[in-house]
Amino acid sequence: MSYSFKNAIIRQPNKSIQNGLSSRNLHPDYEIIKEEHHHYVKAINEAGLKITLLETLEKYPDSIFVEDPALIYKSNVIILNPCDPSRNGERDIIKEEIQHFFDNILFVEDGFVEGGDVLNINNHFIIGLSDRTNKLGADNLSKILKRLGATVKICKTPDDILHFKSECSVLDDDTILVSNKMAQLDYLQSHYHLIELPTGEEGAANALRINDKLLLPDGFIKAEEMLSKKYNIIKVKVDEIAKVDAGLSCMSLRY
Ligand code: CIR
Repeated sequence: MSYSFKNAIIRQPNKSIQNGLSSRNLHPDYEIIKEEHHHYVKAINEAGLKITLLETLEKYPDSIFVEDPALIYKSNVIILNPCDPSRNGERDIIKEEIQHFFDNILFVEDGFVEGGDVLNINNHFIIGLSDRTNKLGADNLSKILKRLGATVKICKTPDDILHFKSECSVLDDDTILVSNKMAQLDYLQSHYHLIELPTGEEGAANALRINDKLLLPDGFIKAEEMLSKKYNIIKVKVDEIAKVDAGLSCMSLRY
């Protein structure tokens, strides 16, 4: 199952997050980030996961977004290659911190690829080309994943969306929650059951299905109404974290 997990790796927030990359040039408040992060950790715990908390990394402003430099599949960890120079060094550090949890460590060395552009749905990976993930990186990751027994499709992340998963997330093995823009992608339309969020609620599309729970960004009334009929929702506030273009999925690695 795409959403059955036992463990999560999460990094404690750093003060320098105030200088994280932000498309709107915003600077989040560290104290509020800490509060949101605390609730996030609680929610992941409530979903049943055992959490490994990594040390704060002040040198890398965006380092709490552990999903971008690494990808976990089966008992393998794949060290990815973040594109932005301010983030690239995260890969060497996270490698040292987490490799001992896994049987195998693999690397994408050539080309750029960030975990936010990689959606795993039932042993099938969709990699979105974006400003952060290029064809060479996607092809190299694809080769690794295929060797490990997965299937892969490379798509294009729509313009103006940072990462493929910024506006979509797995709900079930054949169901994806999507924003309007993501709903236009032919590949998603023709292969999956899509639940499309109303305009103005794009921010809710980066939800996080974990076991029998669905973590949903707080403040999206229509999304909550639509999804609470079928899913067991835990609302998590991410307004401050959203100032640096981030959401629920990027703050943990689940396995
Ligand atoms: C960045 O631009 O890299 C960070 N400010 C946000 C990364 C969010 N990552 C993700 O959605 N996977």
